[in-house]
Amino acid sequence: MAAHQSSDAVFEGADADQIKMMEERVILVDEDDNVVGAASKKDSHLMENIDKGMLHRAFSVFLFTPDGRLLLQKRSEAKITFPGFWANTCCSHPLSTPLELEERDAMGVKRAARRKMEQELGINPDEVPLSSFRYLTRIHYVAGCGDGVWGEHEIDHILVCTPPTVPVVRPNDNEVAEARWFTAPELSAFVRDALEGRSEEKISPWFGIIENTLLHPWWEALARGTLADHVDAVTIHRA
Ligand code: DMA
Ligand code: MN
Repeated sequence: MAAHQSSDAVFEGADADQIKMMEERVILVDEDDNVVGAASKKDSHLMENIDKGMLHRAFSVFLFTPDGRLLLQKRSEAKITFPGFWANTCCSHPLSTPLELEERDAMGVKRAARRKMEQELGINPDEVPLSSFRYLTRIHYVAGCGDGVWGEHEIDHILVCTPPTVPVVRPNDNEVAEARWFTAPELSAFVRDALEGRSEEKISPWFGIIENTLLHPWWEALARGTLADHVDAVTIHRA
């Protein structure tokens, strides 16, 4: 953990690179996912603002190999929100820029996904072309980190990524403690063991919600070649 110059008490003891990224401008939305403004990543993740209703746009990528394995990441201890928790392949926020605000064909979140898969996992964007992403649905959820300071309140745009070949993964250790491939039965056992206290692993709230509800039906549909039937541009699931 590097020392930080700021006197800001909420960043006491935090990682310098992660503090810097708290300046990013994320997209603020209303409960129907209409854009209403922008805010810093810091302000949008403070429970103080979330408790007043501040809500932002996020994305979650689920990257599957051609033989049906899913890539998960364990968040690094340097992350300010949910350090050390397991989550889907890559999660982050589209930024409040014209390219990442674009809603046609979910272009904004797909661009943001390729940007962050490179930054977090070292995946070359050429290995995950825009055509390898499919937008599925949106999930609105709120969750505190358990520290009383930080949390999430997001409308999370779900993207499934199915590149033609298995991409080379080189995790950035400031972001990712571990990257691991799972089959569906392996993941079910891993999550159950974690949630029922048979392992020390922690599961992030958004990934826990998705794993328990929508993920396995999508996984089965992917194997059958019917994932397109699960695309839902209208619904915002409320968790
Ligand atoms: C935020 O992810 C998005 C979701 C869906 C939780 P994150 O905390 O990993 O964002 P970042 O990588 O930008 O810190
Ligand atoms: Mn967020």
